[in-house]
Amino acid sequence: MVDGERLPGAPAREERIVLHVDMDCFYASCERRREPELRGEPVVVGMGYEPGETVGAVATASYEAREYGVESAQAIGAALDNLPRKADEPDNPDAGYYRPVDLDFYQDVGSSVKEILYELGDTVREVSIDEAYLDVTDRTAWDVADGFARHVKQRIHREVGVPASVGVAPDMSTAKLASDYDKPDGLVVVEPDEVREFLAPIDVADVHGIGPVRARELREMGIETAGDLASADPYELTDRFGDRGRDLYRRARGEDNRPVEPRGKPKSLSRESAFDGATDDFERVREQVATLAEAVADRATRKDAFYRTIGVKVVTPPFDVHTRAESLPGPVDDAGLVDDVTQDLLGEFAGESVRKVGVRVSNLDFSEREQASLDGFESDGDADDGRTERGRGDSTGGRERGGTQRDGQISLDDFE
Ligand code: TTP
Ligand code: MG
Repeated sequence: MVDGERLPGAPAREERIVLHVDMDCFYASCERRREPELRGEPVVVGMGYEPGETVGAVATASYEAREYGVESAQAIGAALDNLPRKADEPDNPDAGYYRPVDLDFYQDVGSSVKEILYELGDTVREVSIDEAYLDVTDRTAWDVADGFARHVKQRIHREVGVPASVGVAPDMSTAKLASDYDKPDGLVVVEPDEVREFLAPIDVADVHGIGPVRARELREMGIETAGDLASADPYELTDRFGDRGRDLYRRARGEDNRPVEPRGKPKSLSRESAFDGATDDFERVREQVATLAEAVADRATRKDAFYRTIGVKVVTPPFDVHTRAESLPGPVDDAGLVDDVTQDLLGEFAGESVRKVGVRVSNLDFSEREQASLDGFESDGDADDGRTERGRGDSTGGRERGGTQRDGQISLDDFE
């Protein structure tokens, strides 16, 4: 490590030490914690999955299962083609263990991890059930950051019993790439003077804030890696992508000044899932939306969020994104309604080929109160009468707003 020369009192970038933690194949690791015989075995955790059935989608797969081509958001049927179930083929050495999602349990494990992180960081930004940023500037120094990161991993492992990957860098965006760089059980420290070199070969699609659509646009401009992006003409990027273009340019240069701040309330909650290629089987599309609707409603309940708008996203080939939303007269927390409304909105796409679907609730309300504004909504028994507005937020121009996830994932991010 090279000590940055700086004037006394002058704030320098290298003064910040950001640590990013992302648990390895988190749901599968949780299953292994309570069922140690699953250690070292291929494990698949399915959302909407029921033992013995072929319904649902892969929430995550252990690294052993990934070797067989099983990946997040794959339909369970497709996963079973790659990796049969041990329960069906006990003598097959190339079979794996399938388990349904048990979110309560994973949330418990996640909370225990977060408790440790709050002890170890000056500030903590929780990103999801298995991921957080810590500002550890005052807890460590660059020449011992490696040992500090190891300590974080060991405490999680010893006290909670699940594996984590950790990245350390002077900014959030690079720290996240660093934690992902050597998964599973990764530990990567990128010191301030190594940032540009570390980022250079990274695929643009892996830079935070670049979804599959934007990555394609960048490739069309001849920008394949973060290094290409860092040396691109910033004016050309802003011409093409607006302010966002400048942010991405900065991120690719390691100039991400976002402080590690505790997270505020989300504006919306969503889940999405891609099919392998596109499907013409509309029943499959309906089933997938039903699974996502249930997951989103459940997440809202857990977060004590009431919602006033329920929406779907449908991506048709090649990358046309259609969003439809419906607003209700008042905020609700009603899984059945999310299911009804999303299926209703989906009807318009019957007969179309579909690559990807998403469900979102928005216009969130976190105030603790009764669902008082439902009158005239449930009382006449016809939800349709109570709906005040049918959003026509179509955006079929092939652009995906704010897409930060890789294609083929059930996103943990909001899709708008
Ligand atoms: P991730 O951190 O993205 O994935 P992971 O922890 O399973 O694997 P990795 O080692 O690559 O970090 O997500 C955390 C959990 O969120 C994951 O265990 C299950 C859930 N999830 C879904 O339900 N759907 C998805 O598409 C993804 C990516 C995750
Ligand atoms: Mg993870």
